Amino acid sequence: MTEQAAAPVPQHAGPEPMTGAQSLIRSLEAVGAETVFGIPGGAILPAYDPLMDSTKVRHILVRHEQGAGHAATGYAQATGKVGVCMATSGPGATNLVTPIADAYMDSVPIVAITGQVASKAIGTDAFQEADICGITMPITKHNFLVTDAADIPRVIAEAFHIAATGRPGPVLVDIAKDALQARTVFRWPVETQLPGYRPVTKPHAKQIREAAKLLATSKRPVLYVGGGVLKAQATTELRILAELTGAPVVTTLMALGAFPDSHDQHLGMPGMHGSVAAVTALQKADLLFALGTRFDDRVTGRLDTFAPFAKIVHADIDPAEIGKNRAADVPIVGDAREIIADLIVAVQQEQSAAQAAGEARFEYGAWWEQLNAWRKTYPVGYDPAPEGMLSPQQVIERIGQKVGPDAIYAAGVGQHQMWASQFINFEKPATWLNSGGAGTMGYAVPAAMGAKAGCPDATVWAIDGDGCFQMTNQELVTCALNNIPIKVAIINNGSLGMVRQWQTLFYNQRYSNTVLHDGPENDGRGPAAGTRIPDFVKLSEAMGCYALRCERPEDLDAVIDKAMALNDAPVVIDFIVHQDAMVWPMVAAGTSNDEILAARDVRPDFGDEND
Ligand SMILES: Cc1ncc(C[n+]2csc(CCOP(=O)(O)OP(=O)(O)O)c2C)c(N)n1
Repeated sequence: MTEQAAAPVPQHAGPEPMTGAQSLIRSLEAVGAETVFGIPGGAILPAYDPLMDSTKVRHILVRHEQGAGHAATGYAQATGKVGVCMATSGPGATNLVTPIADAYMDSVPIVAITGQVASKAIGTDAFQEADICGITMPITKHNFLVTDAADIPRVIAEAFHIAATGRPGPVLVDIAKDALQARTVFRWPVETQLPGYRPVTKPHAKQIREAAKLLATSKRPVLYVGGGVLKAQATTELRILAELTGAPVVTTLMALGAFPDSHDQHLGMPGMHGSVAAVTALQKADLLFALGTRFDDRVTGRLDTFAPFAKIVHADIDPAEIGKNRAADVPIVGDAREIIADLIVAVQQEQSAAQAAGEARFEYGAWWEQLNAWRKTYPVGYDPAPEGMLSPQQVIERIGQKVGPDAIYAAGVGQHQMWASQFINFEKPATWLNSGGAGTMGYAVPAAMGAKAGCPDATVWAIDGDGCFQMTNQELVTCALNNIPIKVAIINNGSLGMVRQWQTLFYNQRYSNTVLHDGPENDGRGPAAGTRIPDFVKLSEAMGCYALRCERPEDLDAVIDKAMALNDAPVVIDFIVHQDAMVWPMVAAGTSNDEILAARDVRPDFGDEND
């Protein structure tokens, strides 16, 4: 993650007398924060007054602080800059907890600024007091409680620096109301005081050489690429490394777009709903080259059976990740871009040395034969919906085809998220936003809003579930009022689909509390007219959006075209889809990746030549 360039501060600025609140806004301007998502309230109110006069910082008034937090995350993921959200003390601050946890799990750089009760009242159970620093301690990269106005510029500079550098993550700055109201002087630039914080970015040369050697002699390597490669903006280097070595690539849910889906060396996504080829490649590999990834349980399946034949090269900016879940044979700490750049040179040296010695190196021919056979036999696909019904996969696939790889796609959490990851082709970095680590329902609409606010020229689609949409759809009001024309595709199967899928597979089809419409069952058709509560078309229109509905396969293209043509307000499409569609392939939770099912009751036959 690169730190955003601080806006130039006029030389004559010098020390200027002002309030803490004014100093906060000046500090935000100085670090280059352009957009803040938030809601005012008593404790933060002093900051909102000078915010009104800022010509550099745009404040977007959201409808719920959770929306502000996810919007900051979407903004950060789409722009590569630090996202900013703001809330008042107590409930305002605690409403930020979910998006902060979400950003922490996915290593997204955001700064959350909260008002706190006056410093003398802290600890007295004052009105709207919550110990937000205590609450967010385990879910922030760092947090600050500011009680002295003089500290504000330094703390803001440090917060942005910490959020953006090393392994990115959320930082919370909690400022007592009296510190915002006090008189102070604003000085910039400030001296930061972070003696214990020096993330290592430059990898160790010996480890790089070791890694290149392993890659040279490996017979079955896989480049296992995670979100860290996107955060480090290392996708150009990744492609060079992949093409130089000819090794297969898998990109995790957080890394989609880091390597083009259309590239012949791409095996797809590993993990619980990954492609058979990607999952099995990891299982049968003799070398995993893990770049900016953390051996998440959704990728490894049952850990003690994961990639049993593989040596591990693990490169990550965060030393705490290395060896956390799987011991590394070659640990490399550093920035993914610097690591891959150094690896390219080391691989070239290995290749020249091998050529000079007449030795065969980087020979993966037999491996590719095997991989190609798996790819061909078990492509990711889906069964068409029964006659006359819309299949959710088809809707998502068609949106991807018509809208194309330049658009930004944000997903909610559930079946639609997995189908979006499988059936939209991601070709470019920063085009796929989702809640991977936390799996936060309600992420899509506000994240799409944040992405569109940060990239107004991009087309931004939220692919959402009918369950997720009901958690945060009110941010469409924010979009309508602030000229943020996102498009939202609700994949409306009338149920909490992913949970229903687990009930189908593991709970004898007992659908406890997963129906979202006003019943009865509709032959698998999704919710019937008259049972749709809420009616998403009416709801969206009430929120100032264009609203469309699509129920028949023959209308699909025309409805997407219509949505694409409407650009002066947000557009919501209610796609009524087949409710029994399931996400495949699947590795059931807690089982081994070796037990992957390509489809229901379809166990791939891998042979056992490598085992
Ligand atoms: C905040 C939150 N609550 C509960 C869950 C558990 N959960 C995971 S997926 C899911 C269902 C999502 O339903 P919907 O948005 O309709 O998407 P679908 O799976 O039908 O595509 C639920 C309840 C969650 N991930 N997040």
